[in-house]
Amino acid sequence: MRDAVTSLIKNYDVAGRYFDRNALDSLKSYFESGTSRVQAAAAINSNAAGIVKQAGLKLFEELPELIRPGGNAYTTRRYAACLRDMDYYLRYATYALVAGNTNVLDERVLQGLRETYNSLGVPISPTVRGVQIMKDLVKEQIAAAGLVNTAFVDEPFDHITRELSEIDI
Ligand SMILES: CCC1=C(C)/C(=C/C2=NC(=C\c3[nH]c(/C=C4\NC(=O)[C@H](C)[C@H]4CC)c(C)c3CCC(=O)O)/C(CCC(=O)O)=C2C)NC1=O
Repeated sequence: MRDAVTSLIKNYDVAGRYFDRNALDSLKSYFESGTSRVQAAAAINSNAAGIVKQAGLKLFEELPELIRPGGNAYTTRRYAACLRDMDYYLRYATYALVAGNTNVLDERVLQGLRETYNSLGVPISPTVRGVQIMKDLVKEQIAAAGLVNTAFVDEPFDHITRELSEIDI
């Protein structure tokens, strides 16, 4: 599992090089955004269950067929599994947000996930929609907590979206 700093060190160590201007700029930007990242994590932590619940309601309102007979989130067990997955995405996105790196998502969440989803018939594009709804809710929450620049919040959620949507050839 890597963060912004260890990942940079790894890349420069492989090449046997000292940090150059690019590396220093990226370190600077990581440390400068550090407090905002921690504040964002705090805002998410204070209402994680609420964010997941609200995102679920919004998703099922947009795509009601998911919770109708024949839908993948139909039955209490599968409904709960769906919200649990959303909670995984939110929690790991928060880790990635603090780390300034998406490696934790690749290693702990995304590896093999599409195959699992495909074998269980869990539909990818509604899942991706759920992740995007959570991103928007998180950004609202963080803006309400007083953070002005919330753009960095997109990265982990968009990473999950990109990786899940990628077509297997
Ligand atoms: C921490 C990393 C991690 C992830 C990400 C994870 C996902 C994950 N989701 C699963 C199931 C599932 N995932 C969903 C999710 C959904 N169905 C829908 O229609 C919606 C679109 C969507 C919610 C947004 C559902 C319904 C199941 C149960 C499917 C079944 O058993 O038939 C399963 C199969 C085993 C199980 O049911 O627990 C895994 C492994 N597990 C992990 O350990």
